[in-house]
Amino acid sequence: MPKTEGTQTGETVEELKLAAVAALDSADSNDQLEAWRVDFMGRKGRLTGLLRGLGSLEIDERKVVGAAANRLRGELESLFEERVNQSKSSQAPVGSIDITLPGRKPSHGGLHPSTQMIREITQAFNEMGFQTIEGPEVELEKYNFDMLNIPADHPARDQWDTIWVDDDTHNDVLLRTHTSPMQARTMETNDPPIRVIVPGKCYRYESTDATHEWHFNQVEGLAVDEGITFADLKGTLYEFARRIFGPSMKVRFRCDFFPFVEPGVDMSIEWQGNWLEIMGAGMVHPKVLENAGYDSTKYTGFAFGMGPERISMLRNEITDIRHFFSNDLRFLTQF
Ligand code: YSA
Repeated sequence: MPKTEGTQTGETVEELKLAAVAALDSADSNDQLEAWRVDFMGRKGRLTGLLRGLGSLEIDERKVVGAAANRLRGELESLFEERVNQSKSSQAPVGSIDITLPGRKPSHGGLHPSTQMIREITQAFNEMGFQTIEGPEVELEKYNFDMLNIPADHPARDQWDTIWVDDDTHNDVLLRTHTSPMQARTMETNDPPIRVIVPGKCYRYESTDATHEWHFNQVEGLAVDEGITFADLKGTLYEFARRIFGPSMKVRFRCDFFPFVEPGVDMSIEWQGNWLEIMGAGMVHPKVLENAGYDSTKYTGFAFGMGPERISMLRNEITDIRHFFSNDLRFLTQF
């Protein structure tokens, strides 16, 4: 390239080239590239100034310098374009991963502690031949009470403080207070033999404390067939306790009253030196069998109901049932 003097800016083409290439090399942001473009290639830029100054040169020199300056313009335009493309491709796309950041433990979800306990309980019964079914949480009075041998105005109803859907009339529709209505529903639509296990949410109009919630889960069980005896009830529930609490678990049955069983019992386990009640159970009352259209001289059955949160509390040494429903991750992530 000819060394040419006498242009308007006083710069030779060669000097301009050296300055432009060096400045372009050191431009490392979009703003600096734009500033370079304005400085060298813009309307008032250094290359334009050099071209404008050609008029003051002798005709022969003007031809030579003009050709060199035009070549330089082409070279600088393509160098600039190359740098712009480089800059575009080196910018990380939005949402990309910065692989230079230090590693962090990914957070992951899990099953709620109540769900885990319910699954463990139902699986124990599934393995003993019980089928898992579910039923409605908004229930009719007929199934929650009447068909379970708890007639209207019977004092036994007070045992299950009820949340009515229509609080003024207390009429017909309620939030189920236990999972036992599924006994009546199952028998109404199925013939024996029956072996079902029914997990689900229940609701009671009661104040909360460390062992009581106004909503909680229960797991109900029902077996009906010819020739079922109290020995079947004891054997099944003993096997259940062994599976959930360990092979050396001791259980105790004591008389209890539930209108839908005769005889009725509660089952306790020996836990850290104390007997703790874990469920109600009994032989299905003949009236309940008959309410569902079964011949109570032919069929017998047993039923039981337990609270999975209370069982999880025992096993995991949880002192307050309200932790299960308070959505505190410090509690939930321990399971
Ligand atoms: C009894 C005999 C059968 O043949 C069948 C089922 C039953 C159980 C009966 N339906 C019932 O609801 N009995 S219960 O009122 O004693 O509740 C059973 C279990 O539910 C309790 O042992 C407890 O674990 C849980 N539970 C009851 N009220 C609760 C509660 N859990 C938390 N908060 C409450 N407010």
